Amino acid sequence: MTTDPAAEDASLREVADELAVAGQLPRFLLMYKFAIEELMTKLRILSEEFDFVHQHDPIEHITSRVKRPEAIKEKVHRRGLGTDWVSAAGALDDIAGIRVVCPFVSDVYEVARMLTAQDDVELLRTKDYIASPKANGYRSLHLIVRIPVFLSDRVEKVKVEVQLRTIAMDFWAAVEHKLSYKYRDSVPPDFAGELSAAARTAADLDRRMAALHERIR
Ligand code: 0O2
Repeated sequence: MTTDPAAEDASLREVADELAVAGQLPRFLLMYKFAIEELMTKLRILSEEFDFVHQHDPIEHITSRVKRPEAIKEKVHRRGLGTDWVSAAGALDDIAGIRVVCPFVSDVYEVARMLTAQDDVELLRTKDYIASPKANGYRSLHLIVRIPVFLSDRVEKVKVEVQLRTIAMDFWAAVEHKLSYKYRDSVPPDFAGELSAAARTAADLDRRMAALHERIR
Protein backbone atom coordinates (compact mmCIF):
# COMPACT_ATOMS: atom_id res chain seq x y z
CA MET A 1 0.00 0.00 0.00
CA THR A 2 0.76 3.67 0.12
CA THR A 3 2.64 6.18 0.61
CA ASP A 4 4.41 9.08 2.12
CA PRO A 5 3.10 9.67 5.68
CA ALA A 6 4.33 13.29 5.74
CA ALA A 7 2.38 14.05 2.55
CA GLU A 8 -0.73 12.40 4.00
CA ASP A 9 -0.46 14.51 7.16
CA ALA A 10 -0.03 17.65 5.08
CA SER A 11 -3.14 16.83 3.08
CA LEU A 12 -5.09 16.26 6.30
CA ARG A 13 -3.89 19.63 7.60
CA GLU A 14 -5.05 21.33 4.37
CA VAL A 15 -8.49 19.81 4.80
CA ALA A 16 -8.55 20.95 8.44
CA ASP A 17 -7.56 24.48 7.41
CA GLU A 18 -10.25 24.67 4.75
CA LEU A 19 -12.91 23.39 7.10
CA ALA A 20 -11.85 25.72 9.90
CA VAL A 21 -12.12 28.67 7.52
CA ALA A 22 -15.55 27.48 6.45
CA GLY A 23 -16.56 27.04 10.10
CA GLN A 24 -16.96 23.30 9.62
CA LEU A 25 -14.80 21.89 12.39
CA PRO A 26 -17.31 19.18 13.28
CA ARG A 27 -17.00 17.83 9.73
CA PHE A 28 -13.24 17.51 10.23
CA LEU A 29 -13.81 15.48 13.40
CA LEU A 30 -16.45 13.41 11.61
CA MET A 31 -13.69 11.74 9.58
CA TYR A 32 -12.32 10.28 12.81
CA LYS A 33 -15.76 9.04 13.82
CA PHE A 34 -16.12 7.28 10.45
CA ALA A 35 -12.64 5.75 10.73
CA ILE A 36 -13.61 4.37 14.14
CA GLU A 37 -16.84 2.94 12.74
CA GLU A 38 -14.94 1.18 9.94
CA LEU A 39 -12.45 -0.34 12.35
CA MET A 40 -15.17 -1.34 14.82
CA THR A 41 -16.91 -3.24 12.00
CA LYS A 42 -13.65 -4.99 11.10
CA LEU A 43 -13.08 -5.95 14.74
CA ARG A 44 -16.65 -7.22 15.18
CA ILE A 45 -16.30 -9.38 12.08
CA LEU A 46 -12.97 -10.79 13.34
CA SER A 47 -14.51 -11.50 16.73
CA GLU A 48 -17.56 -13.32 15.37
CA GLU A 49 -15.78 -15.24 12.62
CA PHE A 50 -12.87 -16.31 14.85
CA ASP A 51 -15.36 -17.49 17.46
CA PHE A 52 -17.22 -19.51 14.80
CA VAL A 53 -14.04 -21.16 13.49
CA HIS A 54 -12.16 -21.68 16.79
CA GLN A 55 -14.99 -21.76 19.37
CA HIS A 56 -13.19 -18.96 21.20
CA ASP A 57 -14.00 -15.23 20.98
CA PRO A 58 -10.68 -13.31 21.20
CA ILE A 59 -12.45 -10.03 22.06
CA GLU A 60 -14.16 -9.40 25.39
CA HIS A 61 -15.34 -5.87 24.57
CA ILE A 62 -14.45 -2.78 22.55
CA THR A 63 -14.78 0.90 23.38
CA SER A 64 -13.96 3.97 21.33
CA ARG A 65 -13.82 7.73 21.49
CA VAL A 66 -13.03 10.77 19.39
CA LYS A 67 -10.80 13.05 21.43
CA ARG A 68 -12.67 16.11 22.67
CA PRO A 69 -11.75 19.39 20.89
CA GLU A 70 -10.48 20.87 24.20
CA ALA A 71 -8.23 17.82 24.74
CA ILE A 72 -6.92 18.08 21.15
CA LYS A 73 -6.21 21.77 21.71
CA GLU A 74 -4.40 21.09 24.99
CA LYS A 75 -2.22 18.37 23.42
CA VAL A 76 -1.38 20.53 20.39
CA HIS A 77 -0.20 23.29 22.74
CA ARG A 78 1.67 20.86 25.03
CA ARG A 79 3.55 19.43 22.05
CA GLY A 80 4.35 22.91 20.71
CA LEU A 81 2.64 22.23 17.39
CA GLY A 82 1.55 25.84 16.95
CA THR A 83 -1.38 28.04 17.79
CA ASP A 84 -3.56 26.95 14.90
CA TRP A 85 -4.69 23.82 16.68
CA VAL A 86 -7.10 22.70 13.98
CA SER A 87 -4.42 22.40 11.32
CA ALA A 88 -1.89 20.99 13.80
CA ALA A 89 -4.34 18.32 14.94
CA GLY A 90 -3.50 16.20 11.86
CA ALA A 91 -0.09 15.57 13.40
CA LEU A 92 -1.63 13.84 16.42
CA ASP A 93 -1.97 10.05 16.34
CA ASP A 94 -4.78 9.63 18.85
CA ILE A 95 -7.67 11.89 17.85
CA ALA A 96 -9.50 8.65 17.09
CA GLY A 97 -9.00 5.91 19.67
CA ILE A 98 -10.24 2.33 19.98
CA ARG A 99 -9.64 0.10 22.99
CA VAL A 100 -9.93 -3.66 22.44
CA VAL A 101 -10.11 -5.76 25.60
CA CYS A 102 -9.25 -9.44 25.19
CA PRO A 103 -9.46 -12.44 27.53
CA PHE A 104 -5.84 -13.58 27.09
CA VAL A 105 -2.47 -12.08 26.12
CA SER A 106 -2.32 -14.42 23.12
CA ASP A 107 -5.63 -12.94 21.91
CA VAL A 108 -4.14 -9.43 22.05
CA TYR A 109 -1.40 -10.39 19.59
CA GLU A 110 -3.73 -12.52 17.44
CA VAL A 111 -6.27 -9.69 17.04
CA ALA A 112 -3.45 -7.23 16.25
CA ARG A 113 -2.05 -9.62 13.64
CA MET A 114 -5.43 -10.25 11.97
CA LEU A 115 -6.32 -6.55 11.89
CA THR A 116 -3.03 -5.32 10.47
CA ALA A 117 -2.97 -8.14 7.88
CA GLN A 118 -5.94 -6.50 6.14
CA ASP A 119 -5.05 -4.76 2.86
CA ASP A 120 -6.66 -1.43 3.72
CA VAL A 121 -5.18 -1.21 7.22
CA GLU A 122 -1.79 0.45 7.12
CA LEU A 123 0.31 -0.07 10.26
CA LEU A 124 2.28 3.11 10.99
CA ARG A 125 3.67 2.36 14.45
CA THR A 126 3.60 -0.24 17.22
CA LYS A 127 4.31 0.35 20.90
CA ASP A 128 4.48 -2.91 22.79
CA TYR A 129 4.05 -2.02 26.45
CA ILE A 130 3.37 -5.72 27.17
CA ALA A 131 6.84 -6.83 26.11
CA SER A 132 8.27 -3.64 27.69
CA PRO A 133 5.91 -2.29 30.37
CA LYS A 134 6.09 1.41 31.30
CA ALA A 135 7.96 2.30 34.51
CA ASN A 136 4.69 2.59 36.45
CA GLY A 137 3.63 -0.92 35.34
CA TYR A 138 1.28 0.07 32.48
CA ARG A 139 0.87 -2.78 29.96
CA SER A 140 -0.96 -2.68 26.62
CA LEU A 141 -0.22 -3.06 22.93
CA HIS A 142 -0.65 0.22 21.03
CA LEU A 143 -0.99 0.33 17.25
CA ILE A 144 -1.21 3.46 15.14
CA VAL A 145 -3.02 2.46 11.96
CA ARG A 146 -4.31 4.42 9.00
CA ILE A 147 -7.38 3.51 6.98
CA PRO A 148 -9.15 5.09 4.00
CA VAL A 149 -12.47 6.78 4.71
CA PHE A 150 -14.66 7.21 1.63
CA LEU A 151 -16.40 10.60 1.85
CA SER A 152 -18.89 12.07 -0.63
CA ASP A 153 -16.23 13.99 -2.57
CA ARG A 154 -12.90 12.39 -1.68
CA VAL A 155 -11.06 9.65 0.13
CA GLU A 156 -9.23 10.57 3.35
CA LYS A 157 -6.58 8.44 5.02
CA VAL A 158 -7.30 8.69 8.75
CA LYS A 159 -5.07 7.68 11.66
CA VAL A 160 -6.50 5.73 14.59
CA GLU A 161 -4.79 4.62 17.81
CA VAL A 162 -5.81 1.05 18.67
CA GLN A 163 -5.01 -0.01 22.24
CA LEU A 164 -5.23 -3.76 22.86
CA ARG A 165 -5.03 -5.23 26.34
CA THR A 166 -6.31 -8.05 28.54
CA ILE A 167 -9.10 -7.69 31.09
CA ALA A 168 -6.48 -7.64 33.88
CA MET A 169 -4.45 -4.93 32.12
CA ASP A 170 -7.64 -2.93 31.54
CA PHE A 171 -8.64 -3.17 35.20
CA TRP A 172 -5.21 -1.94 36.30
CA ALA A 173 -5.15 0.94 33.77
CA ALA A 174 -8.68 2.10 34.62
CA VAL A 175 -8.03 2.16 38.37
CA GLU A 176 -4.52 3.65 37.98
CA HIS A 177 -6.00 6.44 35.85
CA LYS A 178 -8.58 7.24 38.54
CA LEU A 179 -6.06 7.13 41.40
CA SER A 180 -3.42 9.15 39.57
CA TYR A 181 -6.01 11.79 38.75
CA LYS A 182 -7.24 11.90 42.36
CA TYR A 183 -3.78 12.12 43.91
CA ARG A 184 -2.24 14.30 41.19
CA ASP A 185 -1.14 16.97 43.67
CA SER A 186 -0.39 14.79 46.69
CA VAL A 187 0.92 11.40 45.68
CA PRO A 188 1.56 9.24 48.78
CA PRO A 189 5.22 8.12 49.08
CA ASP A 190 4.49 4.42 48.53
CA PHE A 191 2.03 5.04 45.69
CA ALA A 192 4.32 4.23 42.73
CA GLY A 193 5.68 1.07 44.37
CA GLU A 194 2.20 -0.21 45.21
CA LEU A 195 0.96 0.49 41.69
CA SER A 196 3.78 -1.37 40.00
CA ALA A 197 3.37 -4.28 42.45
CA ALA A 198 -0.33 -4.37 41.50
CA ALA A 199 0.67 -4.39 37.82
CA ARG A 200 2.91 -7.42 38.45
CA THR A 201 -0.01 -9.15 40.18
CA ALA A 202 -2.19 -8.43 37.13
CA ALA A 203 0.52 -9.88 34.84
CA ASP A 204 0.69 -12.97 37.04
CA LEU A 205 -3.10 -13.33 36.84
CA ASP A 206 -2.84 -13.19 33.03
CA ARG A 207 -0.27 -16.01 33.10
CA ARG A 208 -2.36 -18.19 35.41
CA MET A 209 -5.55 -17.69 33.38
CA ALA A 210 -3.66 -18.49 30.17
CA ALA A 211 -2.36 -21.72 31.77
CA LEU A 212 -5.91 -22.71 32.79
CA HIS A 213 -7.13 -21.94 29.28
CA GLU A 214 -4.43 -24.15 27.78
CA ARG A 215 -5.34 -27.03 30.11
CA ILE A 216 -9.03 -26.83 29.24
CA ARG A 217 -8.27 -26.76 25.51
P1 0O2 B 1 -6.84 9.18 26.80
O1 0O2 B 1 -7.91 9.93 27.49
O2 0O2 B 1 -6.88 7.70 27.09
O3 0O2 B 1 -6.73 9.49 25.35
P2 0O2 B 1 0.90 10.93 24.81
O4 0O2 B 1 0.66 10.43 26.22
O5 0O2 B 1 -0.25 10.58 23.88
O6 0O2 B 1 1.28 12.35 24.76
P3 0O2 B 1 2.27 8.92 23.40
O7 0O2 B 1 3.68 8.41 23.49
O8 0O2 B 1 1.74 9.18 22.05
O9 0O2 B 1 2.16 10.19 24.28
O10 0O2 B 1 1.29 7.98 24.11
P4 0O2 B 1 1.35 6.48 24.59
O11 0O2 B 1 2.41 6.25 25.58
O12 0O2 B 1 1.36 5.58 23.39
O13 0O2 B 1 -0.02 6.37 25.37
C1 0O2 B 1 -1.12 7.19 25.12
C2 0O2 B 1 -2.37 6.59 25.72
O14 0O2 B 1 -2.10 5.31 26.31
C3 0O2 B 1 -2.94 7.43 26.84
O15 0O2 B 1 -3.80 8.38 26.30
C4 0O2 B 1 -3.67 6.40 27.69
O16 0O2 B 1 -4.92 6.06 27.10
C5 0O2 B 1 -2.76 5.19 27.57
N1 0O2 B 1 -1.72 5.19 28.61
C6 0O2 B 1 -0.38 5.38 28.42
N2 0O2 B 1 0.28 5.30 29.57
C7 0O2 B 1 -0.62 5.06 30.53
C8 0O2 B 1 -0.54 4.88 31.96
O17 0O2 B 1 0.52 4.94 32.56
N3 0O2 B 1 -1.71 4.66 32.62
C9 0O2 B 1 -2.91 4.60 31.99
N4 0O2 B 1 -4.01 4.37 32.73
N5 0O2 B 1 -3.03 4.79 30.64
C10 0O2 B 1 -1.91 5.01 29.92
P5 0O2 B 1 -4.07 9.78 26.99
O18 0O2 B 1 -3.95 10.81 25.93
O19 0O2 B 1 -3.21 9.95 28.20
O20 0O2 B 1 -5.52 9.71 27.49
